[in-house]
Amino acid sequence: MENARQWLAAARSVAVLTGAGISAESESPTFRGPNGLWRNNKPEQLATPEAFARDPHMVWEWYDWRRSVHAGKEPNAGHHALAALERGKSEFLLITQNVDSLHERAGSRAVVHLHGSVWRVRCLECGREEANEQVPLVPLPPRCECGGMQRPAVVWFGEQLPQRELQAAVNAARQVEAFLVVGTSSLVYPAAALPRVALESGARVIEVNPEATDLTPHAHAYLKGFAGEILPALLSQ
Ligand code: BJW
Ligand code: ZN
Repeated sequence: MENARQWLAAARSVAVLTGAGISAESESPTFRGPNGLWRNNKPEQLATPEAFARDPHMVWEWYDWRRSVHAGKEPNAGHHALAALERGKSEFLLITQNVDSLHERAGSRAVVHLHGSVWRVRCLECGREEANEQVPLVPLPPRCECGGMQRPAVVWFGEQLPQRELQAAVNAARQVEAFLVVGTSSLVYPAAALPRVALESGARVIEVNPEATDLTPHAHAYLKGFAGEILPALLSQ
């Protein structure tokens, strides 16, 4: 912990990659693991464009439920610690795979969403994307003003990540002095490759997770534990 603390305190530039684990202490279920969102569902049945094409109503019901779960949640001590870290750094980027908006609600400003947001929808006909925070959604599936059916503006398996966001994330991974990885299983690409890019570019890489991942043997520091407990201790000056 002490080394990691010093690296983060001394670094002029820092990037952070977060996954579902940072929202776990806000009582949001993660994807994988014993109580994961996919325990009773196969990801390829829900989080793919093919699944949506086959049965948009079923996929929308899952997202409508996810939105209702996210709607009542508050950012936790981990989100707040990262927002405070940003305020103390001249170069900072928070890269999240999460589709909730808990980082922004905690006060983080420089945030890139690699996998989109459950609070945005996109028209399948005209491509227009808009914010939609209605819970529950009526009608389901929701409709664009052009009459076309809308889909969640998230990134499913087999779909490309938004290119501008991905490029910003890769650039940050190449440039920063310290790269912090919090609450991700490091299984889903290309996000899982970002810590490797940072390692190859000479950054100190620090991982926070109660479970070891494929990244753990390569990280300069592995802090085993919950983000809401580790991050406030790690980032207090
Ligand atoms: C705590 C904690 C606490 C718990 N504190 N921690 C290379 C090899 C093989 C396959 C591929 C490859 N490259 C690409 C692929 C295919 C695929 C992929 O990666 N598959 C793998 C599963 C093998 N990738 C893609 O398809 C991506 N697209 C792509 O590559 O496009 C290429 C392309 C090019 C040209 C044309 C077309 C395409 C897209 C990936 C999209 C992922 N989407 C999802 C769903 C988003 C929408 C939604 O929310 O419904 O994103 S999948 C899901 O996984 C979600 C997450 O963001 C993502 C990552 O999960 P995350 O966040 O890591 O969560 P968990 O649950 O896995 O882990 C939680 C962790 O927290 C655990 O480690 C816990 O221990 C920990 N934890 N409590 C701290 N308190
Ligand atoms: Zn439209």
